[in-house]
Amino acid sequence: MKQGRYFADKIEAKWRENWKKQNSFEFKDDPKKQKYYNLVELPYPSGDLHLGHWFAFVPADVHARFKKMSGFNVFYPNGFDAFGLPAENAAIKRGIHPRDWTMKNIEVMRTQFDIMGTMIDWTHSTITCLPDFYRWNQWIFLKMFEKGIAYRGIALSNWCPTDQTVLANEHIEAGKCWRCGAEVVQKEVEQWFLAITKYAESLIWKNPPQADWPKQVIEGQNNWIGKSEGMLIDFSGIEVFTTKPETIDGATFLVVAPEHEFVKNLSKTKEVEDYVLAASKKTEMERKEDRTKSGVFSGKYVKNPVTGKDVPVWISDYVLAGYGTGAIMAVPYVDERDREFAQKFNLPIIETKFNAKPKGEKTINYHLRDWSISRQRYWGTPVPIIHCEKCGLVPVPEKDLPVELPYNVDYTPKGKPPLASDEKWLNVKCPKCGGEAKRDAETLDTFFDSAWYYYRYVSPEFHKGPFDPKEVAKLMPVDVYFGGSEHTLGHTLYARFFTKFFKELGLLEFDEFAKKRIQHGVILGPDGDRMSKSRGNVVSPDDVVKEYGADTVRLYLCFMMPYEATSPWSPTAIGGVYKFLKRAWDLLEKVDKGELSRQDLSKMHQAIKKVGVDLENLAFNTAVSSLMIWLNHLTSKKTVTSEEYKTLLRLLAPFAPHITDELWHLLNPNANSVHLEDWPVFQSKYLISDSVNIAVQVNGKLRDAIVVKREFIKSQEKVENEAKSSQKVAKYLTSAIKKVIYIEGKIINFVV
Ligand code: ANZ
Ligand code: ZN
Repeated sequence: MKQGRYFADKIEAKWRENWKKQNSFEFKDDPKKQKYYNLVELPYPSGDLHLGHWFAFVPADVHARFKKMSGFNVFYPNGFDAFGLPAENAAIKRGIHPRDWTMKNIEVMRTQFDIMGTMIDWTHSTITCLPDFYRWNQWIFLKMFEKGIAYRGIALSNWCPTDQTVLANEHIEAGKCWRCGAEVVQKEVEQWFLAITKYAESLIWKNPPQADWPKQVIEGQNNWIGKSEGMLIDFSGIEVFTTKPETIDGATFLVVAPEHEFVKNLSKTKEVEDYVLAASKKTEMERKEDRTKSGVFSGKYVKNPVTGKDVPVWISDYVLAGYGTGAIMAVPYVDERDREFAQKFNLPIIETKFNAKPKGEKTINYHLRDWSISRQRYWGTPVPIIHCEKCGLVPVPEKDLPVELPYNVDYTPKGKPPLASDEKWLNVKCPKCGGEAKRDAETLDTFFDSAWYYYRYVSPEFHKGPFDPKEVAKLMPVDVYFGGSEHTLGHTLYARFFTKFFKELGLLEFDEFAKKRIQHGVILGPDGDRMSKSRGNVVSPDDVVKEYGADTVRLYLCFMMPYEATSPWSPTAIGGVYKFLKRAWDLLEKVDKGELSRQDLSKMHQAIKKVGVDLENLAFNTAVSSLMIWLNHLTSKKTVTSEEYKTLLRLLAPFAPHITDELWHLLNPNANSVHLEDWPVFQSKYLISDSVNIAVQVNGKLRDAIVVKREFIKSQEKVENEAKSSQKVAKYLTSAIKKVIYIEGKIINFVV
């Protein structure tokens, strides 16, 4: 057969057009098939699809294609996480409206996604910045408000005194505001929270875990939730939380956080005032990590309820306001932090007998905090609440949703939420009393969007709720969720929390949204450093696609390292992968009629088995290497049969969808797409190797083991001759052989 030379650019666009025409990827209900929800974290529309995106999406696509060929009804949607700060900042910098900037980027990225040659179903998509999506954010928020899960609270936050705004941790550079350079302080700010802590217990992973998630995620989340069982003990009105009540006889002083009520009610000396102010400038992280211990004496004493002794109350920022009761009994004899403190301030350290049994209330604490979700920025979902002086916080009636984000707003930062400066939008009538009222001008954290977007994919046009419970019952939970390890403690935990909330609303019946989770590593620049524009080591997928074609890039991304690993991009290794595809292409010429030897069959079935098992287990790199091993065998032969070649194309199809469809049609112009083919099934009988070990005995004693070709084991004569020719055996066959007992393929015993 003649196929000319392999030019990826000549065939790839053509096949993508074909697939599109045939509407190949649109998910349709099929009661005969088992569903398979293949999910990848939705990308942020930065406007440029980089290798990281390819590395997240290509192996996921390979897996999806494999499951499809294996008979599953695969659902592989994608969308855009379109709200958030970068859009706003880029827009401020370039003078383009965040919405225009975002939508333009989405368009660019859609074309870039096309080039990847995935089977993503774009008909089940969602763009989170469109009212169509965010009205359901508002709906969910209001349900949470109704149930007391969304609430207005006060928390210590990073505060820029010049800009009058809360700053995210990422927006503080060396303790200063990234925008104006003012010193950032910690300030108690009123804001919206979601009471994720109410779900702390149900978010703890069980042992064994209820879903197939990576161990480091399960451990990470459980540590983050930080369940701690202890006791509340009263020291003359100050309640402390301790996990070691039996050490109370060694409690020689109390320490309260600088923000504690006790401190607020204290008539403060200058020293105390200064200390409280200094502590307010430190972030929680700094406070936890500071080993130098600072503090002041409050001037007050309380009674140790077990020893009856008066103990001094100190104020120190190593005790955090937001955990436990914000006050501790210090046991310097046992606790290291307390000992450091006692040594620094000359406080008594006395031995504890560990048998003190104080009175107190048993209690469970969680380190998890409620989730602060309001942002004083423009580009997000407006909080659907109206502030009325008479009625307080009034939810926007459901019929008035969505509260649309107004387009013409001055979103440059001015110290108050940009929406607050749009008077026309801001001033409304109170839905309860009809009086003058104001809309809430804050917007929701974008992690609110990503906590549930994958539910929206299932029924993106549904208009009676965030999703159609019937469709969700059919398609959810997600069967496998591909994403990044940076989402271990944020996004995936929030998504589990929302799922539990939806279950309480009666919208679904499962507890976990994803049965399996896998987290990808990072592709470093060819120099082994993190890819970055400033280092000049960024590899652009568009460039490599131009050079080698998308199939090569796909195959190389699967091959270069395990999905979970981190390693550098190699310009030479990708060349090797290109050659592999070229050899697969050239092999078409050798397709001919012929018989398959036992060895040929064995190699083929070994490849079928290995690639299938590896793709099931998301071990993409070893799947590719077994294909390479098999191709080596095929190219070493004079001819290959069409059975072999077709099997090769089917095994290669998920990795390299364009070239395989081209070759499939060169082989048979009237064929359907290779992607509609079934996944090859291996036959165990061919997996057995083509030689057999047979034990040789003389008078029942093992003397040797011989290797016999499988095709000869039926013949006792051949096995006997082979056994006799062994020197180890011949030694014992000096007298006449009386009898030979042969158990086929296992043992031959000479009786002499
Ligand atoms: C006496 C004691 C003796 C303690 C001892 C520990 C060891 P986890 O496991 O994290 O819950 N603690 C309580 N509230 C605190 C706060 N707001 N900031 C800093 N530390 C706080 O830790 C609970 C223990 O951490 C508590 O038990 C308390 O010190 C301290 F040998 O009480 B312990
Ligand atoms: Zn009112």
